[in-house]
Amino acid sequence: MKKLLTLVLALGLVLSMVASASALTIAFSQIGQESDWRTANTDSVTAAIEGHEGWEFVYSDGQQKQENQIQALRNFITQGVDYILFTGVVTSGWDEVLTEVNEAEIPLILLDRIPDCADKIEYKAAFGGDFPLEGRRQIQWAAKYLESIGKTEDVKVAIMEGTTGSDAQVGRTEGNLAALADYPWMEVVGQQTGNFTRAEGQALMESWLKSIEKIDVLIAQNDDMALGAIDAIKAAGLVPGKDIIIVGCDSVKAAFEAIVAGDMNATIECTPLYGPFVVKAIEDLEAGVEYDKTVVHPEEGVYDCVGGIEVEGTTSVLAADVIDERQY
Ligand code: GYE
Repeated sequence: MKKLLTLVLALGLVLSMVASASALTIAFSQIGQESDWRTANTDSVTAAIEGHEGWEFVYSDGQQKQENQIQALRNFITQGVDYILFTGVVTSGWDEVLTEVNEAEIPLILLDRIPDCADKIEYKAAFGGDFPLEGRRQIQWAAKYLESIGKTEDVKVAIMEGTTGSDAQVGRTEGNLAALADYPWMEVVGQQTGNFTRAEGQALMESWLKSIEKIDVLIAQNDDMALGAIDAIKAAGLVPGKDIIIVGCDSVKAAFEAIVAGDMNATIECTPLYGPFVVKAIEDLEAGVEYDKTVVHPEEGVYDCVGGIEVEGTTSVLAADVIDERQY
């Protein structure tokens, strides 16, 4: 009897050690909920962490304000969380607070938008899109598509940018402008922010249609703005996808639907599904596997109304063929 009791007690001790070894509190400072991409991103990370045994998830929505995010990070430090996941609304101004995170020795994982102080701070892993590549692909797709329909003269392009100063806006704009240098027959006639939201995309397109004489191509740095712009184009009596060629970015399901409906022409993929990446990284880090500071870019495609268009590193896929498999 005594032996059995000792055994039961020992087993209980082992079990509680295992449980405490894997019990982690993982906090996420997210930027807000401006787009379908962002919703899918929050859902992916939340489901992955909450679905993991023994892990507790602490979430903070920054509502697009840097000061809210700084406050959230300081709260995470005070709470003594075990990991911090961080996406910064803009690229600059994080040096101080991220140094505080480092000083508190809380492992930091950078997601999606990488801060410009990344080379000066410590972080354990980083996952994000290749924004300059996405920007180049947007222009390359538009140029190749126009070439395929024989429209290579005097093409006017409007670039609807994302949230000013965000990594995605900075990188995609850099990519858009770099690729445009290869197509001198494309001229930029509008370049302004639509803040990555449907409402601002619609409002900006309305104002452009009143103030700019001719727009042949809309490059929208995310699909939500493209979808807002489509409403404005229809309201102005024009035909989106024909009178104005529309190239978005993200590849959200609503963009696939717009492409299949003929309202939109292409979307460059940028995956928000970082949940599994984060879980793997934390499990690895817990097991002593280290990552280097390279930002891991998931592999991404291009989806469109025709299929078979060659852009840098990939060939477009007909959206209608894969719409049913879309996860976000
Ligand atoms: O493209 C946009 C979202 O940072 C990659 O943010 C992300 C961007 C995405 O609002 O839809």
